[in-house]
Amino acid sequence: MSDKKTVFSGIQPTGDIHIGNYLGALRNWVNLQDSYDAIYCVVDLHAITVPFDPVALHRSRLNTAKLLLAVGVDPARSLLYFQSQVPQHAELSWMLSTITSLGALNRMTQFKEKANKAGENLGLFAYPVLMAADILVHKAHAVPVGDDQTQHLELARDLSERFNSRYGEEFPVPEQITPEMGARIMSLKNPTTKMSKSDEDPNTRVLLLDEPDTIRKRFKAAVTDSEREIRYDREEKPGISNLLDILALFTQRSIDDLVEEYHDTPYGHFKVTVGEAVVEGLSPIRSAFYGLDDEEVTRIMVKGALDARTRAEGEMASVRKKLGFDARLGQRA
Ligand code: AQP
Repeated sequence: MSDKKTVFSGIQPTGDIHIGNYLGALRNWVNLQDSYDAIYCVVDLHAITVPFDPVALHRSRLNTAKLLLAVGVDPARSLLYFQSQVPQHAELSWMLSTITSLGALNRMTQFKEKANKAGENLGLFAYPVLMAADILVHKAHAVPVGDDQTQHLELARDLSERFNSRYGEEFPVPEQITPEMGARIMSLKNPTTKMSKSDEDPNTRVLLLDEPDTIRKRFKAAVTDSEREIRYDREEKPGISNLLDILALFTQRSIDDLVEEYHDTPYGHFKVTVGEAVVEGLSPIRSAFYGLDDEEVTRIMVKGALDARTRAEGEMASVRKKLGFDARLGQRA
């Protein structure tokens, strides 16, 4: 067993991955692979909390796995698997649900937003408990996510502390790892709301697999403001600031540097520059994705699930024991 700390994160196969998911979370997943024991998961059980088509979901979970590999998640350095293939997630979720207050779940803003759009159900309401189980089943110390997940991660931290104080020390209290820049990439059409897979308007986002011309078009049509000055101000100029964030992240340049260069550039030209930087930045990901073989990816995911089961089963033995359950049927430990 390595003495590195464990990092865990997941992504839903609910739709196509956009540059917000990439800049806010996936780039960190890749960067953390060497410094942590990295465990990454396509969280397909979460994806069925909104209306879905099983055939489309089946395709989408494989595509999500392929995209994770294409952005640089390396199965030689990280554990990568489908959540539904590791039943310990659901088992721990049930246990944690018994120490979760309804008030805490009622305060979750993502539940309210999604329930308004897609209709409510118990699974959607209990989603943050399953997310806590995803993290805690691996005793993860850190979770790289975008800042829309802060409230959910807070619950995971509370549940870890509550379980430990009620039943004895078991789980680490997981830290959130959110990038300084890119933690919340905004919609290209409405830069005061986050870029989202489930937004009805596809012009609001850029997908990792979008064709170069689509990417250029999306940036050309991005909403800015009525001024003529390129400067960074998230309150007054959310559109331009979002474009500056995206350009900085794709070119690895600082905001100050970019503002100095582009301060007087007409918005139209600036948007073309951002579009080209994104086309260039995504090009290796597209090539890697189309070079992957479905069968090979399926084999990687099966191997990942077997390893994750073994690992999670090892962790669950002591959780079960703490609750009074024992491997020897009918006996109290
Ligand atoms: N706009 C964003 N900017 C930065 N990070 C983001 N993330 C999501 N949107 C942004 C981060 O991406 C990771 C995976 O997200 P998810 O699959 O759990 O989906 P989500 O958070 O519910 O966000 P989406 O992609 O917009 O999906 P829908 O529309 O279904 O809600 C997470 O770490 C998330 O923080």
